[in-house]
Amino acid sequence: MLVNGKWSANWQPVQAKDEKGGFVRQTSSFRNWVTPDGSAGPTGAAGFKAEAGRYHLYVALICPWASRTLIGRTLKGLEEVISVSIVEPEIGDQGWRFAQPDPVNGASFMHEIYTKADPTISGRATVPVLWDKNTRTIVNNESADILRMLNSGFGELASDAVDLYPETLRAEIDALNDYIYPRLNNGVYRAGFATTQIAYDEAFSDVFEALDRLEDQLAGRLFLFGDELTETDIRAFVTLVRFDAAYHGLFKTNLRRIADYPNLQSYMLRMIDLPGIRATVNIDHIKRGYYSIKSLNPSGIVPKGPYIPGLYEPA
Ligand SMILES: N[C@@H](CCC(=O)N[C@@H](CS)C(=O)NCC(=O)O)C(=O)O
Repeated sequence: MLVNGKWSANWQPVQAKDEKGGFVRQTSSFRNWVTPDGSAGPTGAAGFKAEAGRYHLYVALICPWASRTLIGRTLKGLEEVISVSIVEPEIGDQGWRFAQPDPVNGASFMHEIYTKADPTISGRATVPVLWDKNTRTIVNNESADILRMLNSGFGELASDAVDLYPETLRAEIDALNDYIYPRLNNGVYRAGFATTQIAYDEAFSDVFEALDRLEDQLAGRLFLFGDELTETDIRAFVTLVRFDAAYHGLFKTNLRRIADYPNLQSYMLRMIDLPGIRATVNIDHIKRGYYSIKSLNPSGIVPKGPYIPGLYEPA
């Protein structure tokens, strides 16, 4: 992580924990919003007007949070409006690394993007990051915000074929997001990074309680709220699609696989078949990335399986 703008190697041992040995995720530090006219959004400063070619997204294909934003960009038809850099899947001693210096900032590591935005910053250099090429700073590094601004912040530049946060469903969307984030999206990490049995046990039951609930909710439905795809579907999907390949083994969330849940499995495949979505899912990156987390897998050996029906066949 960064401490006063300097990289301090070996981020994994300093993973934050609570008093019960539970995993604690860092809160995001840049919370500005792109808006159609450049006015301030719900948080942060004004000055980030939607313009084609102005913004750049830094992502990792292993990362579920970053994948939310990549999927949002695709579904809103913003591929030509917002450029993207993808980091290498393995996290090393310097955090996320670019295979080639990134075309926008010439950076070799993700932490350089953070120190360009704030030379004295402290914290983890996480993805996703939405970067402003004009003011040369980070607009926002919280995927939930970025997904929302992709939906409505780019005005005419974005496709209106899908509304990921429709007025009529907002209360239900917020409620289900609040339910699945701690139990499922972050629940798998809480299980994986738990350092006590009790913290693991709690996370494990939360994960499967949430999966059971989603399985029930999807009965007879295309998407979580019916026929309309919303941001909650994206937020659920990014965890489901990583589950059997990474979380079930590495994070020990192994009561059931997604393949054992008929509704969740067919929903996951329905989502992946939406135009452009399969290209955002790279199971090899996902496996190599998660299994490179040294504190959980010191040997670095990446399992060959599993076979995931409709999604992944081992080479
Ligand atoms: N709250 C952030 C979390 C992002 C996050 O934790 N990303 C992980 C990858 S999945 C990361 O970059 N971790 C690097 C680190 O913690 O040093 C969001 O949702 O955007």
